[in-house]
Amino acid sequence: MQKAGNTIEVCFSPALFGLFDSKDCIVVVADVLRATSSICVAFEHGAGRIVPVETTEESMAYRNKGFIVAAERKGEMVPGFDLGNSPFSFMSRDLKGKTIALTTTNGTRAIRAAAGSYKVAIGSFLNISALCRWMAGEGKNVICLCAGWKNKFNLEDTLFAGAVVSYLTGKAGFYTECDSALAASHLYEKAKPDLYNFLENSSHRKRLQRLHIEKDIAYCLTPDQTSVIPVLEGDFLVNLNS
Ligand code: 3SL
Repeated sequence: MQKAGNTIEVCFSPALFGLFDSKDCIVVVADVLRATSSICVAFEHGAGRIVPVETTEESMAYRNKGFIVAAERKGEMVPGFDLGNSPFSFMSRDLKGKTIALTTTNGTRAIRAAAGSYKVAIGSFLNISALCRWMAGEGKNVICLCAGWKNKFNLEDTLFAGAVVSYLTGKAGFYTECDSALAASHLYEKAKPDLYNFLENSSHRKRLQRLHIEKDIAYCLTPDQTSVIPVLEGDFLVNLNS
């Protein structure tokens, strides 16, 4: 007998995404450190549209069209661009109604990889409750796509995916028969009293620590700082809640 309710699955890496049938699903892309968090911050601060692109050349080409251009590589702003990928840099600039072209090592690639799904939404701890409430009302199956690091598993995106699984199966009548969703949810339940310390030995926390940007890490792990719901419309991310 088929179960009632929508399903939630978790994909641990963009390299595995082809194994999932996403045509009729909402795909939540998560790169919580830091691309999808920064995208949420940009919309919270009034950005009109964001075009996520794969390469620095593509991002720079948008400057001629009047876009703000943003690029991160190795955790740092690429020289010559207006912005990097720190959530705080998106707070410190007037973004009202502006259009931004953004490229990051993993996050913007994962967003592009998900295009072609029923809907692509941007997830982070910063917008997690608003996002989950919206998904709970959509009547669609959900796949969380973890951006990871260069196609490898990472802990922070998995914790976010686990938080979404816990929310949707706990409060919204979703169910899962996906082992990666169960694993993510177990990890999240163990980590949730102190996400920051749980990530102490994780690879990306160490990478960002070397750049002395612990405050970015702490902020990106703080739930519910915004109710924006960025979704992909054609090539552009827009805020569904604007
Ligand atoms: O991988 C990405 O897309 C970035 O979010 C990495 S970083 O946090 O900017 O280093």
